Amino acid sequence: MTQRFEFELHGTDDRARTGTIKTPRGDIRTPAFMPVGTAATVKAMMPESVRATGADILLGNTYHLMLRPTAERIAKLGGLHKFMNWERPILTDSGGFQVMSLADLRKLTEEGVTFRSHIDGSKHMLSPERSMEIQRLLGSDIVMCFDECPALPADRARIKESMELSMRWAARSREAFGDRPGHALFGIQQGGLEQDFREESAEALRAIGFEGYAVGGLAVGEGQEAMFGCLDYAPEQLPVDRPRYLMGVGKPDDIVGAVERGIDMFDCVLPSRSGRTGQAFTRRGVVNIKNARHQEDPRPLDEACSCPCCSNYSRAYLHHVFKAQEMISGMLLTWHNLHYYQELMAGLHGAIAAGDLAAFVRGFHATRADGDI
Ligand code: PRF
Ligand code: ZN
Repeated sequence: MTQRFEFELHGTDDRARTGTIKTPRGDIRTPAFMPVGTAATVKAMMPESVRATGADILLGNTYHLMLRPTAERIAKLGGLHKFMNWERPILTDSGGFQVMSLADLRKLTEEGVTFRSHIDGSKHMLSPERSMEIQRLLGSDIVMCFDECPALPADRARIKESMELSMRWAARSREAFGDRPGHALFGIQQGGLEQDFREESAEALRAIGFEGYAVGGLAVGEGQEAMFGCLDYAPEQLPVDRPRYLMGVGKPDDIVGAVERGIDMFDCVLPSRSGRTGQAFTRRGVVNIKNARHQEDPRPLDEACSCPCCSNYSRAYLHHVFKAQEMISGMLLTWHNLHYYQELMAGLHGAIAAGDLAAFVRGFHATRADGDI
């Protein structure tokens, strides 16, 4: 096993890519979907089950873990991998984005951000230096730069100011990260939907130099068409020989469109969160298991799915345990959803390798209904 962090590009089909990220904790096949394990758990799943769905890497959150149980406590107990019983790679987000959406009484300065915990109101500070320290204490394999992401729509002046601050923070993140063989630091491109700011941001990041590059600041209210418009140029502004990660995306059709446009990595709470609210993703579209028309349906969620949920349980059973608020409801639907997402990634991977992505994408759209099925 490699002791270094490397990205091997295996094949391309038009703008889409397939490859392998090599790390000392194992390989990550790309395009990759990272299940979200915010609080040192992928909710409702045992780590071995998450692996069984096909995941090569998980995402963890600086913001949540610094508040509870704290990064220092996790470090003392041997790091996040050991703490949560996941020995494969972990990518951690840097905290700024979660502060802006979850914390109270936020105050942003050149230095960083101060805020109050959404859990107990206690006061905290995050800066590029403190975020790098926390992600090191956690033992994260892929560390994200500390950045700031404005909600869209925002005016050009605000987007420019925020992007420039994020680029100064990217340089401070690189400096504070230091030299850590086997671990990677990813830069995060910002710039909203403004092509010239995206280019400036990409240029600033390329000048600093990172092991990988994220497209940040999308999926923040702009809609799929606008997001794809940005992805028609943003990935190509980033180095071709490094992984590209679209943060916080998305629905299955968002992922398919982003892979077509040259993105290699994704994370999203959607498959796990929807699993707990009774929504299942299938080849034919979204199934709302709480709907009364499932109450006597003996069929599985998806006949073509080989996951434990679809192999062993009927829609009628899933409807019943959801209505009865039984814990197995979230467990089965989360397992199915994560399995569905990983199968989608494997399908994309295979199609790109075979030079057949256009046909795969046509098939993906042809079998789907828009509303509930
Ligand atoms: N920056 C960081 N985390 C993020 C985002 C970002 O822009 C997004 C945007 N979709 C999700 N998560 N650091
Ligand atoms: Zn299934």
